[in-house]
Amino acid sequence: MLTVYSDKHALRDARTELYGGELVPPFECPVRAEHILGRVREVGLGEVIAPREFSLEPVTRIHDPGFIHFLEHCWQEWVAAGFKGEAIAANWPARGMQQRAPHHIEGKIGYYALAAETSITDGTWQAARASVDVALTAQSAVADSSSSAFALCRPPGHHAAGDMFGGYCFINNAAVATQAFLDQGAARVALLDVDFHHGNGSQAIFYDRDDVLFLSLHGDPAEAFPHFLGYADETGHGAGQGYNHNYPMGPGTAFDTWGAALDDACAKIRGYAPDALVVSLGVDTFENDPISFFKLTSDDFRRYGASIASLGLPTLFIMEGGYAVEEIGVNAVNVLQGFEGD
Ligand code: SP5
Ligand code: ZN
Repeated sequence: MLTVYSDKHALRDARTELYGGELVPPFECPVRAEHILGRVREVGLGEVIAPREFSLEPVTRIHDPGFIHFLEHCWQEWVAAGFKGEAIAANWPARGMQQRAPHHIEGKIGYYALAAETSITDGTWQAARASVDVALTAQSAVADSSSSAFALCRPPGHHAAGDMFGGYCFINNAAVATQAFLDQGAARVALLDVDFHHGNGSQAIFYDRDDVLFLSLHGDPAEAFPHFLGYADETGHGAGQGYNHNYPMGPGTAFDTWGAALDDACAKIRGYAPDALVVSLGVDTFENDPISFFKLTSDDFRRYGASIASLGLPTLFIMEGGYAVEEIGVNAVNVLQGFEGD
C-alpha cells in the first residue's frame, strides 16, 4: 500500500496541553508520526512518497474562509497582543451569547475553538496545511488507481468542524478528502471513523447530506471527549436523515463488542454502495492508550483491517489519534497489513 508522508508535520510541536488543570507536554506529539513511518518501512508496507502542494480551494470546500484566515494568522496576532505563552482559548460564545467573531485575538480564538486543550503555536498552520496535502495526495492516488492508500496525516483532523479547531485538530483532513472524491465524480462516499473519540467535526460537516454516509465507533460522550456530540440518537438532519450512525461504547469495551459494532457499520456501508471509503484511522482504541478507555489489543487491529478490506472498496486511510506512542506504529500498520491480507 502507498503511504504519503510529509516531514513538515514536525512544525506542529506545541509545548503545552491543558490537561487536568496543568500544562503538560502534548499527547499529540511529533514522535507519533515518526514511529508510524518507521513501522511502515520496517514491514515494507510499500512506497512512501511526499505530498504534492495543493491550493486552499479543496480546503475551503469544507472550512469557513474566516476560520482558515484565523488559523493562518492566529500565532502572529497572539504574539502581537503581547501574550507570552502558547495561544489557548479561555472564553467562549456560551449559551445566550452572540455567535459573532470578535476582532481581538483573545476573543477570536475562543470563537473558533471547541476545546482549550489544543494550543496554537508557531508552525501549527504550516503543519496543518502539509497534513491536508498528505490527505489530498493519497486521495488522488486512490481515485487514480481505485485501490487503497495511507495518508500518514499529522496533525489529525476529525474533531475540526467547518469553523472550529480543537481535540488536537485544525483542518479536517478526512472531510476534505471525502469532498474531493465527490468533486471528482463520486456519487456517494462512506466515512468510517474508528478513532476512540467521536468524529464530531466530520459528523457536523456532513450531517445534512445524503452523499456522505458517516459512521463513528467511539467512547460514549457521556464519559469521554468531545463530551457534547456522538450519541446514538444523532442520525442526520434533512436530506441527511438516516445517513449518520454513531456507536457509543462504555469504559472497558473490548474487541467482542467493538468488532460487533464494526460489523454492523460495515453492513450499513455495503447497503449504501459507495464509490469510495474513507477511514479516519485512530488507534487510541488500544488497551494501553493513556487518555482512552477501550481495550483493543495489537492483534485486534489486524483483525479489523481484514473486515474493512472485505467491503472491497477503494479505500483511503487517514491517520487520526493514538497516544501510546511506543506501540502506535505497530497498531496503525497492523490495520493496514490486516487490510492487505498479510
Ligand atoms: C484526534 C484525537 O484523538 N483527539 C483527542 C483529543 C482529546 N483531548 C482531550 C483529552 C482529555 C482526556 N481526558 C482523559 C482522562 C483520562 N483519565
Ligand atoms: Zn482520538
